[in-house]
Amino acid sequence: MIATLLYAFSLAIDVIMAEQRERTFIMVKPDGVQRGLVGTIINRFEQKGFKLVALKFTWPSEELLQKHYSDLSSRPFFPGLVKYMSSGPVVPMVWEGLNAVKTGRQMLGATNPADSLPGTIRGDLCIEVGRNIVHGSDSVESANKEIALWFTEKEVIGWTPANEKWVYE
Ligand code: DAT
Ligand code: MG
Repeated sequence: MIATLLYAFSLAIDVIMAEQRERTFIMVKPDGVQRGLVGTIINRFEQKGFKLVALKFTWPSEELLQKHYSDLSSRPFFPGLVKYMSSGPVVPMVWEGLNAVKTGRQMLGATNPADSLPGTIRGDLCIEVGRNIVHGSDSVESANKEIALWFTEKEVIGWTPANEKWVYE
């Protein structure tokens, strides 16, 4: 009886831990880097309580961006999007935490900064859809795809922040 209860309890803990390990792919775009907003954007995610598990500074190729935005390849703005995104260095990152994908999107705001609420990153820091400073995955599935595209497995680091028990109850 006690063993069964302990087992059920450990399963429940596993589920909670798995939820806390959801990962999203966030990237400061070239305009965010050029405008000196890398620290500000990282700060938003740090202050929220999400855990940084991967980060790099890289100048991406058009080929990589065509893969990253492959879902949008038939859209009229696609060539301009790839050109802008490959025009300078970017800061791809992986952030981990409970509901990281959905909450990350909410923190970014709407795709078009004109529709982004004040308090969101895009709502506070940019104006036009073609210069919206930051990317965030739109689902867990695309997050996994994007993380695998931009990072090797070794570059994503599992670690336990000292404040973890003060972020989650
Ligand atoms: P999001 O970046 O919010 O996920 P998305 O995936 O629909 O939005 O589009 C990717 C990027 O393409 C977006 O951040 C900016 C650009 N974009 C989207 N719609 C656009 C449009 N109508 N005109 C110009 N650029 C656009
Ligand atoms: Mg998108």
